[in-house]
Order: sequence, then C-alpha cells, then structure tokens
Amino acid sequence: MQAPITLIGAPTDIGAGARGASMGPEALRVAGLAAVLQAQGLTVHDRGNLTGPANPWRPPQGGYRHIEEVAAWNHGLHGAVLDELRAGHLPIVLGGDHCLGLGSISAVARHCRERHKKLRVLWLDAHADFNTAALTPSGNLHGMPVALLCGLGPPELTGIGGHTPAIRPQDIRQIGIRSVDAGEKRLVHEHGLEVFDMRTIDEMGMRHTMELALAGVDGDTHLHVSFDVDFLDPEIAPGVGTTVRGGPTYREAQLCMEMIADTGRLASLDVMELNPALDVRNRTAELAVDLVESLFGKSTLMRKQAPTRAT
Ligand code: HAR
Ligand code: MN
Ligand code: MN
Ligand code: MN
Repeated sequence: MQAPITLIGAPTDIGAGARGASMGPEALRVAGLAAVLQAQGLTVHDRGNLTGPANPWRPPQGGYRHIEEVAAWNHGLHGAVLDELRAGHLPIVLGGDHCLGLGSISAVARHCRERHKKLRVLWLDAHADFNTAALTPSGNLHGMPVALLCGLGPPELTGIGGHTPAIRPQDIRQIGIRSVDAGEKRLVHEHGLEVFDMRTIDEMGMRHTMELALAGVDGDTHLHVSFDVDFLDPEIAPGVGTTVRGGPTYREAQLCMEMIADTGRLASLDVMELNPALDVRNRTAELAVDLVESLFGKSTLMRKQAPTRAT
C-alpha cells in the first residue's frame, strides 16, 4: 500500500537572494498538485502552511543572512516532517527556498536512525548548496543546506535534528549541478560528495546517470528527493530566483523522475525554490507538478518492469 501523502507548505524566502519563493506553496496548489496525485489513486492530506518569522531583508552578519529566522523556520519544518513520517505518511514539503532542506532532511535522517533504515538523498539542483560562512559569496543560507546537513556550520543550524551531522556525504547524490563557487568546489571535493554534474549527464545521458545515482537503493532504503526547481533548464522553468542556463530538458527531467518512481522507494520529497514573482503564467509551477506526477509513477504506458539497460 502506498503511504498517504501529506502536503506541508513552508512559505518563506528567508534563505534566498531574491524575494518571492514565499509564494511557492500556493502556486503549487493552484497548479493542481493535490488533484494530480489523487487522480493516481493516492490519498493526499494538505495540512496547510507552517508559520514563521517574516523576512527582515538584512545584510550578512558573521557570514550569514537571517540565521535566527532560518533556524526558526527549520525547527518548525523539522517537527512537522518528523510527525508525518512517524505517522507513516509521505511528506511533500512545498517551499519556500532551499534552506528548508535542512529542516526537512534532518527529520528524514532522524526517522531513518529510529527505524534503522538506510538513507539515500537525491539532490536535484543547479547548485551544490555546499557553502560555509567563510566561502559564501552572498551569505544566503539557501546556498548552504548540504554543508549544514553534513555538520559544517554553526551549532544552531547543524544541530536542528538533535544529531550532528544529520547525514554523511555518502548518503547523498547530487544531480544536474552546473554552478559551484570556487571555494565551495574545493569543499565538495574534500568531502567526497558524489556529484553528477551537467557534463556527466551530457556525456553518459540521464539514463546511465540515474542508474549510478540509484545504485544500492534497496528495500531497506528511505529515498528522499530534494527537488530544487532551478535544476531544470531556465528555458522551460523561468520561475526561480537563481537561473543557470544549460540544465536538463523536459524529457531528461521526465526520465529522471520516472526512474526514481521505478525504484518504488520514494518516501519523502521537497519541492523548493519555485518563485511565482518571476514565473510566467504559473508555467514553472505547472511543470513542477507535471514532474511530481511522474515521480509518483505516472507513465505513458503500463510497464511490467523498468526496461533494463542494453549492454
Ligand atoms: N552558490 C551561490 C551562493 O551560495 C548561489 C546559491 C543559490 N542557491 C540556490 N539553491 N538557489 O540551490 O550564494
Ligand atoms: Mn492520515
Ligand atoms: Mn538548492
Ligand atoms: Mn539551486
């Protein structure tokens, strides 16, 4: 039986460099997220939006912008996601900017420790989000959640799930990456993060990339997808704050989602960084919903099993 899905809105742009991701949750609802999942026979509860501090739009202090507010939002989200996982539900976090990956994934990691499950995080993004206060060019915390989850950063952020680090670099696979700052690049290398960047996707194709990213996922694995909408090429997904050209096409993104669905292990999801203030007639929201539909198993034809790779 497929777990009931819970939608959790986190309407904030507290970690971003542009205002507007705070409107993401409602745009995803307007684009029909609940209805497309229900049409697939899934049970969907929408528990509405979390609340948290307003965005004071301050410059960095000690290398971070809005650290207290970011901690408050992530504490709230951590609790909400953990409650849903403990209830046997599949949480979908509607962001909000990607600093919220901290609260969401720290809860998932905690749940995995409690249930003795293996964790695999797929980080779909144009960016590695592996900055620290010393390395960040902006102080924006949406550029740091992966580093924070791996224990790099101040205790008020790295300790949100009560366990530091929340995850290990080997728990995560990054896909679609094409913008990494110079110091961040060294840190990614130092910590041995497994990154399937756009060059990898160009050279081996999305299919082989996803086979590698999903290798080892089995019946004991909790699979979490953190989908930063700027993963997608800006030609098809303009409604994000930090576009980077040269991302996956519509078909590549569909295949990525379909191959994740084929594992049958998806157990939690973030949809982050959608910025309706920068979108065109809600089409990026509609595209995100279309891709989430594939992530939950909608495919063109009935397939007995995932086609195997030709050798
Ligand atoms: N690397 C840049 C910084 O840290 C830009 C980060 C943008 N991040 C996101 N999330 N949009 O992936 O400031
Ligand atoms: Mn229920
Ligand atoms: Mn991101
Ligand atoms: Mn990004």
